[in-house]
Amino acid sequence: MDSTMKEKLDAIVREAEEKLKKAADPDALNDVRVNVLGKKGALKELMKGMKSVAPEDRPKIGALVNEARDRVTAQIEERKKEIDLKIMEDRLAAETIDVTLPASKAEIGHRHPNQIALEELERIFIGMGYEVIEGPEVEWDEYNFTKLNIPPNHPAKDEQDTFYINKDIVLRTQTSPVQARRMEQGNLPIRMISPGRVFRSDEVDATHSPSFHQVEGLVIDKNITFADLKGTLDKFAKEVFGPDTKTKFRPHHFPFTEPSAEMDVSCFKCGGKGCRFCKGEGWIEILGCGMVHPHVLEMCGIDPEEYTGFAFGVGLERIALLKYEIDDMRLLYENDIRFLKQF
Ligand code: 2U9
Repeated sequence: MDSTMKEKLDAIVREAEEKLKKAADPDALNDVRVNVLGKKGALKELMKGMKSVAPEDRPKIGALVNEARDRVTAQIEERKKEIDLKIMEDRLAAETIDVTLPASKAEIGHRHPNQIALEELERIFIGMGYEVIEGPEVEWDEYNFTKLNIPPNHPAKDEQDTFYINKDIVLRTQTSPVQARRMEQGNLPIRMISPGRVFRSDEVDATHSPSFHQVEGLVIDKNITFADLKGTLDKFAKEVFGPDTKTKFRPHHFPFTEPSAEMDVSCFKCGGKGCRFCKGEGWIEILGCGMVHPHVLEMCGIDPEEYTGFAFGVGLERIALLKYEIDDMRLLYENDIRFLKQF
């Protein structure tokens, strides 16, 4: 029997066993597999030396090599099980979940300043008994203009200002058509606000956008006067801008109201003395309003001899920009979470 072959074989097995003991991961195991059992591994190399073994000893040596291969293979399998178990135990320890802890909050964004302002406006008017009614953003020309006493040649109808789908259909330029539809349903009195997106063909700048939001209000009942309008909008201003807020009504013109006015509020920064925020005026323009034009009431099926009403319209972005002292409207449309989180 060739003793050098046997010694070499023992050395290979011993070395493999040493390495397997130290192997700590699947890569190290694979190194042993390749280096000992592989095509160019130690056992294959050893077999090349068979030529120098006496022919009668060759079967024995062959058997010993096979035995060594089986042994190393079995040990690799054994060690693999140990390593896999260790990996699993480490993972379980690292990924332990304490099911008794409160769940971490899923961050899904932040309420938009427009939405915060809208919810405040809704709270105020719902508190005064108003309904909130929404309507379509794509509207008949008839409801967007004609029923609101805006004649065919009115500049607001210019293609420069209005997005036309076709000659009869527009993207609404105000939420007033929602009120016109509600008036047509009858069922008086009406106390409603109609919030929603409106469209005007404006260039984007710090104070303009082709799509913005309005909240319009409408009250129709017997004996509604300008005093009701003033009382309601004064209460609204005090709720939004603080109890010391004063209001002022300046005459204005809208086709759908008569008389019409714009309402200013005393500057909530300086209390009316004049500062940078109100550009030294002491007053800030907030909304448009007026008594619903008798012709509008008639066109929507309400008898102007029996009923009167007031209406108002406010830009939601304008309220949000003022309330949160944001100086550029474009920030409201970028939806940068770092911006939104401030409010
Ligand atoms: C009906 C009758 C009358 C709604 C009104 C205004 C005045 C107004 C502007 C505010 C800023 C539009 O967003 S804005 O540019 N709106 O000034 N809106 S009265 O009057 C109506 C509405 C519906 C049937």
